[in-house]
Amino acid sequence: PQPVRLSDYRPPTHTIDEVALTVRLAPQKTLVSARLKVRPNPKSDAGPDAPLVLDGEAIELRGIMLDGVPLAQGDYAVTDESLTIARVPAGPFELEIETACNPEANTALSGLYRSNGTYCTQCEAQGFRRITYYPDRPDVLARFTTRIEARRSDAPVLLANGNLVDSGEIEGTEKHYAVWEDPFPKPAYLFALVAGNLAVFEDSFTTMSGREVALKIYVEPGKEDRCAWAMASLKSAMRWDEETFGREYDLDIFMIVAVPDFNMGAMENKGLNVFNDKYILARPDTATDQDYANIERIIAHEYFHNWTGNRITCRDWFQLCLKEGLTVFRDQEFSSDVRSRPVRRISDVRLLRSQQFSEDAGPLAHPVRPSSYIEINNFYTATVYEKGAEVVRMLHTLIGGQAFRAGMDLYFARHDGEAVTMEDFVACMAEASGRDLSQFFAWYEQAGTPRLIVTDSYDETAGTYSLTVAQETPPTPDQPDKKPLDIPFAVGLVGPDGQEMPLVLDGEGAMERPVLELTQREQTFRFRDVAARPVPSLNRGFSAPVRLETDLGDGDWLFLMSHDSDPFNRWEAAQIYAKRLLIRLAGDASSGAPLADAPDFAEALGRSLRDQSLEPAFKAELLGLPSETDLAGEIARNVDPQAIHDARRHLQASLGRALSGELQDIYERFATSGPYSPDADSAGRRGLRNAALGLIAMADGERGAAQAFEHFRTAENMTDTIAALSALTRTNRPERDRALDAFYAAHSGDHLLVDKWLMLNAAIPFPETLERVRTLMEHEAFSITRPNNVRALIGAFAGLNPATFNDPSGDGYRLLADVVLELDPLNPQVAARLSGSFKTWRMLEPGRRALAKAEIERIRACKTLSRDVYEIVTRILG
Ligand code: HT7
Ligand code: ZN
Repeated sequence: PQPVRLSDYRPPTHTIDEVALTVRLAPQKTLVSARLKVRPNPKSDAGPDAPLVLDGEAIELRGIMLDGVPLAQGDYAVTDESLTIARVPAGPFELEIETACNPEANTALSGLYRSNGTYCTQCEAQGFRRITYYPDRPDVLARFTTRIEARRSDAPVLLANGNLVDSGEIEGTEKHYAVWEDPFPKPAYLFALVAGNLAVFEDSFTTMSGREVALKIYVEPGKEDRCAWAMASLKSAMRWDEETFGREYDLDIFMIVAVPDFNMGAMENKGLNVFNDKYILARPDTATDQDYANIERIIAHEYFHNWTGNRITCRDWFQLCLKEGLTVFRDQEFSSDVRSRPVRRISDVRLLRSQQFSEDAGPLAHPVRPSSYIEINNFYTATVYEKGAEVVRMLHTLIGGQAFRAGMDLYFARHDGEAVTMEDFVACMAEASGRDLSQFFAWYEQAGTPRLIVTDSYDETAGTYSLTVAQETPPTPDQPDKKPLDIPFAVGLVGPDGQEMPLVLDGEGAMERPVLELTQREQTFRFRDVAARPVPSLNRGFSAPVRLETDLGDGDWLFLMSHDSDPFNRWEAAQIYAKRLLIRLAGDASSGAPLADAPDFAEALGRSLRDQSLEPAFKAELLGLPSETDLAGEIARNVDPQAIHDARRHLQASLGRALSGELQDIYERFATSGPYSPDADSAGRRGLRNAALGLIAMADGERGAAQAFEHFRTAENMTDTIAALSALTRTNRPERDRALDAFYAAHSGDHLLVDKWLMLNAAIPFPETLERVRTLMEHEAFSITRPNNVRALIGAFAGLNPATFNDPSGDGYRLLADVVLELDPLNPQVAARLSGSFKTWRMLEPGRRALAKAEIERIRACKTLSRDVYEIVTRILG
């Protein structure tokens, strides 16, 4: 397959003003008639005589008419991927295309498919071409009218984008119809249609200008009592976007549909969001606090796309971060406002470190705005989403909140209804702030995680303190040389008494905002009036997505952990301390040396646990050690995943013992009574209690497992049940399987809970899990065509269980390769994502490295690989 390149972008030869679709639904043969109002694009460089080339895939062409005249076979050419009409009028014309597709056979879940009997579409990025022939690219914006016909018994509910303008029976048949009209021009990737037997949960919202919007959440019948949280989250997101960005909803109705089979989390189709039902359905006895938080976040994310993505969309798929990075930033800000800002920041940075830093350090590294791709679905990555959001956050930090809001206002005013580029977005920010952002733009074009090397010096007699910061970005595939970036670097100086010191830059006076701007390969900043040697607090709030190298010692990190006024950096100090300790312990584990305890760290943690000024959710984060994946990324060479796992277990057990008094005290004091509430404070209290239980269970095999089992037995909500189970899965005691069996027996009828059970099984960090996973693949609860099952069992095995996935026998790699090869012909998108789990193979020690490489090569050797998997494995092998 040939790569598509950003530099080859050309405006479309034709634009489409209106699309009238008629979709006659039937499980195996759905007929689609598309009437398109087409005209040559004056902005095209191909001229008005250019042929019309439409995209199409996995559909059967049944007829074409141009201005009412049927085309003969010689007038057009059809391939597996396109329909070309060589001669079309030089002015506007109407094209009518009849096609057929088979929703039931569509296991790729792109285009029109059936999920548990419900007809459903997924068109981003290139699924619309699997419904009809069309210029399936985001810079062709058209107004859509959709007529759906189906047997009433098969699909009593018929939904599409926009407002319902007509509906009724089709006389003489058992069928009915509905007509939906979307007044806003949109690219085809935002088209959606849903039809089936669905129940609805309803509410309404009055917008800031006083318009009434009907809100409807459609779910499988019987699940209506699990929609209240999703609805509350939607209303809270709608209000927040009005208050924070002045953005009002624009249609009379906003619908969400929850389906069980979905390739990703959710999709922002105009007025008709479609969700993976795990991000909608919640009741205290079926969903955890984490589920509740995810639902709130993802509902908000998709809703926010209405302005950042739908009203203003991407010119081409290279600009994906235009909508995704910006919308992730918006959803981060939303949760920070409605929950706890430091806790959301910590969880975002954890995600960035574990997913994006590892991507940026390996063969799949790419810029936030990639410059070429083979399969665009492979670029819905942590780099585009999470690093993309960090880049927007840096802009916000550099130009300040007021200028950022002015830049957003300008962006909405200038580009509403358009398909634009990153340059257009950054130009608005530059104009609103009066700043030159040309150097900053490199963040979009340059891959790799920059390293900041910080050294300091203190001159006691002059009372000055200097920080020297060097920046370098390591080479990444296709980008050997890197330019210096424009980096906002938030800092503070903490005095020996633990108090914040004033920041007075030599030659400039007191700093208005404590943010240094790094623009050169090396820069020195000198502060004056510094009465005593401070400990620097660097990159506060994680103001830039970088790796820091400093010569601070263990004592400095312990000091910051107790005294830093920046809550994020207090957590960060604990992480860095733990990371250094764990890397030493992993070295000892590897060489068979005895593993030491960490009394100083335990003491500092104990102090924080007793600190009344810290919120429980923050304390729970303090107890969470860096992940095994993060540690592997830090070690980076000759990684022994088992040694990392052993080191981490050892430290958890050691902390559990050293802090047993505090942990038991928390466990007892934070026991809840009364009805469950999903609010952030209650969730934080449960989170801290469950984090304490996790360490208790690690500290003492027998008693810990007994306490975790009792926690499981007496749990009154799913949060506590899952916390008990995950504590038990880390033990190798009989209580673990007793609890897992009881859980499955109680919840085998609920697919979302079965997925949790699969995931817990897959995460058991012992070698017998290999066999367990193979056995579960044959279990009645598992189907390889259900993405949630695959992610829960295989994704969790490869992603959350590094010690077992990287078993020295190579069986874990073999298992993953077997699944990728089996899944690829059925669902290439999900297969490609799974194959990405091999991305860190080069970091492994030589034995595992060779075994992993052999399995990746086995995948690549398959002659019938999809474009999706082919691209990932060839890039991974390099
Ligand atoms: N914009 C969406 C991304 C997406 C997607 C969603 C479901 C299935 C396939 C998909 N391909 C791309 C979701 C979002 O980021 O908001
Ligand atoms: Zn998104």
